[in-house]
Amino acid sequence: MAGVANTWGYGAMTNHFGDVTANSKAILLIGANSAVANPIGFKHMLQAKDRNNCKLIVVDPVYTKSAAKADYYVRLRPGTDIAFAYGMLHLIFKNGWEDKEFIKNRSYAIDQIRKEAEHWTPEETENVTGIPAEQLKEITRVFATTKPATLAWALGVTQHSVGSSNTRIYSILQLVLGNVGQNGGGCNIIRGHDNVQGATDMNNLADSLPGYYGLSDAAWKHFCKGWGQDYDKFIKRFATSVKEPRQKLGEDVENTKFKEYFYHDPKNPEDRNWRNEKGYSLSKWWQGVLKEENTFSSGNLRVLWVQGTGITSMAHLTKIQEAIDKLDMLVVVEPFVNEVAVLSDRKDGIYILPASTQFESSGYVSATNRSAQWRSQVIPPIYEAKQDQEIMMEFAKKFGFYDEYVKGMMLDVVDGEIKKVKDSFVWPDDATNEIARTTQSIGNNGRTADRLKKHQENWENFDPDTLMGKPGSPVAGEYYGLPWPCWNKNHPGSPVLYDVTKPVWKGGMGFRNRFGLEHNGVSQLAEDAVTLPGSKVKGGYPQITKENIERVLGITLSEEEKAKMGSSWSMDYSGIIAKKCEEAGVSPCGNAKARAIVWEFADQYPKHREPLHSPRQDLVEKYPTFDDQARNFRVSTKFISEQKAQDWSKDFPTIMSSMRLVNLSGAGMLERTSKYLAHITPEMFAHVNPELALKYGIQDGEMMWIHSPQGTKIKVKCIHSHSVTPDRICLPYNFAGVMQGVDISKNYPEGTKPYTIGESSNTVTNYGFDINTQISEFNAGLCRLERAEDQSMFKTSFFDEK
Ligand SMILES: Nc1nc2c(c(=O)[nH]1)N[C@H]1C(S)=C(S)[C@@H](COP(=O)(O)OP(=O)(O)OC[C@H]3O[C@@H](n4cnc5c(=O)[nH]c(N)nc54)[C@H](O)[C@@H]3O)O[C@H]1N2
Ligand SMILES: Nc1nc2c(c(=O)[nH]1)N[C@H]1C(S)=C(S)[C@@H](COP(=O)(O)OP(=O)(O)OC[C@H]3O[C@@H](n4cnc5c(=O)[nH]c(N)nc54)[C@H](O)[C@@H]3O)O[C@H]1N2
Ligand SMILES: [Mo]
Repeated sequence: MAGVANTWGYGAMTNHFGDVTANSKAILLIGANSAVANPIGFKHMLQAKDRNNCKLIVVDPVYTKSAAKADYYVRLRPGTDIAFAYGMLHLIFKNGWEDKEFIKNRSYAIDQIRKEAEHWTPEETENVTGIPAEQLKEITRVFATTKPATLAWALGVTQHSVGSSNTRIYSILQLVLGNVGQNGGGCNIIRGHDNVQGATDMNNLADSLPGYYGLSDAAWKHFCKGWGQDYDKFIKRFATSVKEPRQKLGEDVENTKFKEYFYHDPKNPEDRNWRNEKGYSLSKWWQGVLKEENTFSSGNLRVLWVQGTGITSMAHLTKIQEAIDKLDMLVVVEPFVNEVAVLSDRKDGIYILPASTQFESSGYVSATNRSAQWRSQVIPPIYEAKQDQEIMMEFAKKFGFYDEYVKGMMLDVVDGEIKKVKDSFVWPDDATNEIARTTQSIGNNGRTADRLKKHQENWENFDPDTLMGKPGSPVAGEYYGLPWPCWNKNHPGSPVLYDVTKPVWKGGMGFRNRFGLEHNGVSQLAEDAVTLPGSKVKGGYPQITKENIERVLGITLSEEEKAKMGSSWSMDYSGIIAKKCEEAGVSPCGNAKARAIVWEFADQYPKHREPLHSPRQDLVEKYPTFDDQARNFRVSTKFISEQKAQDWSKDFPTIMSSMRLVNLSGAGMLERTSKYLAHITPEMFAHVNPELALKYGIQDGEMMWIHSPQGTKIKVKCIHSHSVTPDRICLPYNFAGVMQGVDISKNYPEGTKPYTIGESSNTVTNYGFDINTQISEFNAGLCRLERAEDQSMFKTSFFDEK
């Protein structure tokens, strides 16, 4: 079965929008066009300008609607954020603007950053990024000398081959300025869909169990316990080794034609402990299907199950199309006819299961600031639609593991031990409580259904600036939505992460101690100056484990407590560790230093590396990309071999990046099926500077081809625009239904074709993936424009059908 999942970089807001409104004095908005992509969030930034005279600095290759509201607009070349951030750091260190106390007490290895920053003089930064040296000096002064200052970013930062390094260097910038753990400061990652934070926390990802536990056996054991499963039996469901074939499933499976998928290949020595292996990522699942691309697996992917993602929103659509043709079966669980279902001309093996929408279901979502919000059902599912969990449960029944699947919802902790407490479950309340119980790693324990419902019923009793429940109200003392960590039912939630000015049980915490006690002989724990109010332990301390709890907290456990306690704070179903920490005013995850280097990564500290397809061949020599990656998420990924294959800029001289449109979202299916929203942008287009367009003889409103280095092309309308400079174009990614000039909309089942169709920009998205997360290089590829000889645009159905 396809082990496909989303791999968008992890992140969350350290603070929240109300805090920005009330407290921020400067905002550095990078690679985000929130005026379009998050208008409500952007309103908070505009209010900060009104209320605090906050300075808004927008850093974007394109002059966006957000840039139009900025006090300072900085135009950089796509893919050069690391150079830009070091350029700022260079000036910060040179002028002594760094927060020396914060660096000494709460961070590790900033020296390495200081050393790398020496190289990035304003002149070299200008050479690489295109930002005039004088402008760099001005905005650095404004941002570094205004406190508190917040940093916000979105997909212009993450969607690159260096995306994960980008997110690290910007976090380091905030560490150096001491802007972390402060009201009005922090790193505020403006997440995408309304429940992206929740989806990330549940790790709808190929490399981890829920709650960021990873795929180690310790993680499997933790969840088996929380789900009431026998670990030894459970893991036999995975192919483990040649000698130990997978346990046979129930009769039901034996009798289906799919039974072969459930057995590994005993003749293949490559068959490994699959439970510990990352699956295929959403960006590169197609590599698992196409034999020539799938170098590491014992077999190829044969079934794809798609639930809640558009697929045409993924890069390399021609490869995806090829892969769909080769699958045995494609299942699409959707409220609409998701466009993945029409990519292929095949006549069988595609199943569309009607899913209900959010309005027909209930449960909680997590907002970008980690606050949970309870949602009520508006109407019951209409027509044949079923709620997503019903479909999953039907699936579990068919495959013979339904009882195991739902068992976790009927368990609870009684006297420090997990017990079965009832014979049926209430959806979604018991699912919520199961999540709270199992995902201790992010401090979800206090986020129970009862508490979240109470917050929904008390919207009027929360202060929007602080999120605090009003005194005297039923939610007094709690923060709206119990933003995690929320260590237990007595905890109010943590509105601002890493805030050491508050007691832990009033929402404070230090940095987590996740990376050992020392590195290269240097302690990773916070200095004594960082003692949280009410903490029994002075200064830094390690994460709390069964082994160290008596020593660190200075307590003695009873034998009974020892017997019930889990091995560490994140694996302790008994709740005793959290309880003891509460009594001692201590954070279960420790009080440590934030590290500026990551010793497990290819780049221990972030380094500028040119995009794989760079318009600057001279800089490719100086700042080459990574070595090719042999294996990550089960597939190989090209880096240097692609970059060095040729001087791509000769044939493809123009940079291409993505933008969002306010009326369409994601793959666009939801809105292009709405006549009114579709009408606002009736056809696919690209913004091109008139100077560039006219060089190719393309008039405003004419059709043109965009050619990619992969040999693919799309035909779209050219819109002359000064938002882009003549070296680059930008285009939305919300269309589908046309492939390389060919209308494929005949494949829509009758009556399901959206009002507008068009080329997907992902047909020409360039090759390139982040080395850690595998997010695609959506934002710094190259292309070539050509005026279309045949100026006819296929007609959109909007005009055809009226
Ligand atoms: N070129 C380019 N490509 C990009 C990006 C870019 O910037 N440029 N951005 C990337 C990013 S950040 C993202 S998040 C993705 C987004 O792209 P997608 O993940 O494709 O996002 P949506 O189009 O919102 O897809 C959601 C699908 O879920 C369906 N759906 C809605 N509600 C429900 C429900 O309750 N149950 C079920 N089962 N289905 C439901 C919708 O009908 C829709 O088809 O695109 C990525 N692709
Ligand atoms: N209306 C609408 N709203 C949406 C969505 C939608 O599709 N439609 N999608 C939702 C989703 S899933 C997400 S993830 C968010 C995304 O939210 P945003 O990331 O704010 O949306 P984008 O329009 O992709 O903005 C990215 C910006 O990064 C810039 N950029 C490109 N390359 C670089 C670079 O190298 N460096 C820097 N600094 N900037 C660069 C682009 O020019 C662009 O302006 O929006 C969400 N909201
Ligand atoms: Mo997203």
